[in-house]
Amino acid sequence: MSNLKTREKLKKLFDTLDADDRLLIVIFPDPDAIASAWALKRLIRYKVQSVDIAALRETKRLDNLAMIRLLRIPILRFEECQIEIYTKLAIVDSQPHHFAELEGLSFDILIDHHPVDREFDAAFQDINPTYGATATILTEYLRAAKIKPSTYLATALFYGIKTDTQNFVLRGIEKDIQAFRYLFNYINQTILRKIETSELSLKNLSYFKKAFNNMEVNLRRHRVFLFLGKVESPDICVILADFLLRIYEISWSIVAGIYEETVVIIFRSDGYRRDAGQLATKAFGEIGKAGGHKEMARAEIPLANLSPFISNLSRSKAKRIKEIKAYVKGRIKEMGL
Ligand SMILES: [Mn+2]
Repeated sequence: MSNLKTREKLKKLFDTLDADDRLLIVIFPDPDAIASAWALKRLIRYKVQSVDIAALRETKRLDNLAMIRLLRIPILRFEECQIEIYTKLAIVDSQPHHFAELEGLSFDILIDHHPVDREFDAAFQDINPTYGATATILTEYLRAAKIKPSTYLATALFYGIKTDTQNFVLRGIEKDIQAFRYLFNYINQTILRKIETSELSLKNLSYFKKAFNNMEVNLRRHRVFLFLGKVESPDICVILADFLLRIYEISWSIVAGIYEETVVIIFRSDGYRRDAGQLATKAFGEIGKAGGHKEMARAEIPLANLSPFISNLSRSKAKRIKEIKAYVKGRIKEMGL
């Protein structure tokens, strides 16, 4: 329920704005930020002349792209905005000093749930790290303003809270749960499901073909190993490792690929017997970054660190890739997998 404090904050927020203001809301476009910016826009759109939302980075994650497209959220690219035309600046779900391109700009509105280690001079500030999501703060504002969110806005906020709290596994407090429960009445479940399951694009499918042709199954150990060679993005290793673990006979999936100058190895396990994080650290921690927890782990090894183990590091590419694969597989076997 909207308490007095939220209504006071809301009044202060509105007092910050003038009727002829043109406001730009700046975000780093993850679901929580996108939803929060859109809710802020809804909250103040009749109080000012115009409100635009600008993203500091290109949105690449497919679920985020699906969110923007299916919910029709209007977002500009920050680099393409003419800052001079705006009379006020806002930032949500982040803080200005996180981004070099915001240096020298002064912000009027700052709403966030990340911890702060400095003072800001924004006229309106609401920074509260006890919240699991900024979308929760904005949901409270909407309720205090007696604005019923549209289906699309509710779905966006719902998804923002869901991802930032990782379904309340990672973090989440009573307030997030309350907002979540409230929004649930207004969301579109079908669109939400499409957003959540949008993790593949057509260009990923060629890697699936490669996976089916190249995966090495060890049925006795319930393990599948797949080496993809060069990959355009390490995300495909994650997608395939998750996918292969869905197979009934499989308890361990290990998918490796070479991304730029790094070998990326993704581990997924049913978490039943051995700890994937410990295994990754033991196998690759000395020559790269490795870690994780029982069910998921990741190792990243700079190619340069592999030179002591690989004779062909400077010779033909194909041979080099073969040797990298043999090394990775060898280490995994040494771990008893
Ligand atoms: Mn957030």
